[in-house]
Amino acid sequence: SEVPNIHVALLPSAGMGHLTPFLRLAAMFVHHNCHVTLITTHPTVSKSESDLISKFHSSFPQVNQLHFHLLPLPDSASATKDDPFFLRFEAIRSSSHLLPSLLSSVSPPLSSFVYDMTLISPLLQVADSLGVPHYILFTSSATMFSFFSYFPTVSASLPTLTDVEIPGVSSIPRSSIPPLLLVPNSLFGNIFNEDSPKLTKLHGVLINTFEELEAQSLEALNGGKVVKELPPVYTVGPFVPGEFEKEDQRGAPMKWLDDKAKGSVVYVSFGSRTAMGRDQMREIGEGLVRSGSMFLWVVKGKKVDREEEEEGLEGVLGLEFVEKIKERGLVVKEWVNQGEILDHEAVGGFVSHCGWNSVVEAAWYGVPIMGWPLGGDQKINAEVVSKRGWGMWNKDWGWEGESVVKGEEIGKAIRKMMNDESLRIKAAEVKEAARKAISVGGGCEVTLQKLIEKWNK
Ligand code: BUP
Repeated sequence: SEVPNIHVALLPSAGMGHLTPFLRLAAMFVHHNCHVTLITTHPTVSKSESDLISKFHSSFPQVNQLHFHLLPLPDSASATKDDPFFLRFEAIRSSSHLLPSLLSSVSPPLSSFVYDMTLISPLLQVADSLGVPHYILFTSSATMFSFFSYFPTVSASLPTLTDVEIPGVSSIPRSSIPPLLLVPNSLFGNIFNEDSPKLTKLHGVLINTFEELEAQSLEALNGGKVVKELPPVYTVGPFVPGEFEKEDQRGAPMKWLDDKAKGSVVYVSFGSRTAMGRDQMREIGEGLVRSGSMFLWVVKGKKVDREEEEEGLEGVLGLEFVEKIKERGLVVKEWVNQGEILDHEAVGGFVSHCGWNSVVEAAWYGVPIMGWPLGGDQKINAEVVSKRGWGMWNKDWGWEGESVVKGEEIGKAIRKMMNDESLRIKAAEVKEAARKAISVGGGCEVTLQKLIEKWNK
C-alpha cells in the first residue's frame, strides 16, 4: 500500500511513567512508516529517563531528536518542597513559549502533534500557532480520563462530596480521589483544575488501553455520556515494551528467575516514583516471607533515583532479614527491565502500585495483580483491574504514609493472589484480548490506521 507522508511530533513530560509510553508510541509510528520528531526536555529529573532516551535514539536513528532546554523556575517555586516531578511539569509548562521556534525548522512539515496530558493549557496555544491537529496522550486509564474530563462538573463541590458519580462509567468513592486534589493549592491540583475544562479544544485523546480492558468507560466517553463535547478518545493500546528498552546483557534478576518453577515467583514493584518508608519496607519483607512464595522485589528508598544512597540492602532492611531471605528472594535496588520480568514464566503474580503502565504490562503478559495503590490515579486504576477480574486490591490499606500495613496482612493477601485460580484464568483472557488488539484488524491497529489516514489528507 501507499506509504503515508506523515510527520508526528511527540512531547512527553517528566518521569518514566510519562516518558516510557511516549517512546512506545513513537516506536509504533515509526513501524507505520511515519516521520517522527521526539522532543525531550533537558535536564531530566531522573537518570532512568536520560538512559532510556539514549537507548531509544540508538535503536531509532531515523527519529528526529529535538532537545528542549527548559528555563529555570523562579527561586520561589524551586525552593518549595514540592514533588520534583511536578515541579518539572511546571517548568515545561512555563517554557512552552520556546517551542514554536524550536519546531519551526522541522521537515517535512508537521502533520500532527501529540503532547503529554500534564501540558494542556500552555500547549493549546503552541499548537494553535503551529496550525496542526493536536492530541494529548493520556498516560493513565480511560476510567481516570473520564474522571479528569468530568472534574469541572464537580470541582466546586469537592470539599463536601462523598462520591463522584461519573455518568455511564462508575461511582468513584471519595477515598479513591487522588489525594492531592483534596489539598488546596497543590501543584498537581492546580494543573488538574486549569486543564480539565479545556479538553474540548483538543482534536483527540490517545490512551494506552483497549476495548476489552475498559469497555464501559470507553463507551461512555465516546458516546458523549461523560461530557457532551469531548473530542474522540482513540484507544492505541496495549503499548508493548520495546526491544529498545532492553539491556545489552540479561541482568541478574532474569538469571535468578531462570531456575524457578513456572508461576512460583511473586514480583513486587511500586513504580518509578514511590519511595517507601523504612517501617513499611520492613513489613513488606516480613509479608513476603510469610507469603510462602519466592519473590523478586524492587526496592526504592528515594523518589528520584539520582538521590538513591549507596547504602546496601542490609542497611535498609537489616542484616537479619537479608540472611533470612537468601534462599527465597531477590531484592534489587537498581532499575530492572519490568517487561522482561513479567514475561518470564516463573512469575506468577505481581504486587503493584497500579501505575497505569504497569497495569497494561501485566495485562499484556497475563500476570495476576495484587494492587496496592499508594497515590494519584492508582486506586482508580486498581479498580479497573479488579473489575476486569485479573486482580484484587485491599480497600482498607489507605494511601501512602496513612498507616503502616502489617506483614501478616500483606502475607495473607499475597498468598490469596498466588492461590487464586480464577485470577489466572482471567489474566489469560485479558492477555489474549491484548494480543488481538494489536494484530491486523484489532482495535489498536484499526485506530492507528484511522489516525494516519486522517493526517494524510
Ligand atoms: Br521501578 C521500575 N523498571 O525498575 P507506572 C519501573 N519500570 O521497567 P510510575 C521498569 O517504569 P506514574 C523498574 O515497567 C513501567 O513501564 C515499568 O510506570 C517501568 O508507574 C514504568 O507503572 C513505570 O505507570 O509512574 O512510575 O509510578 O506515576 O506516571 O504512573
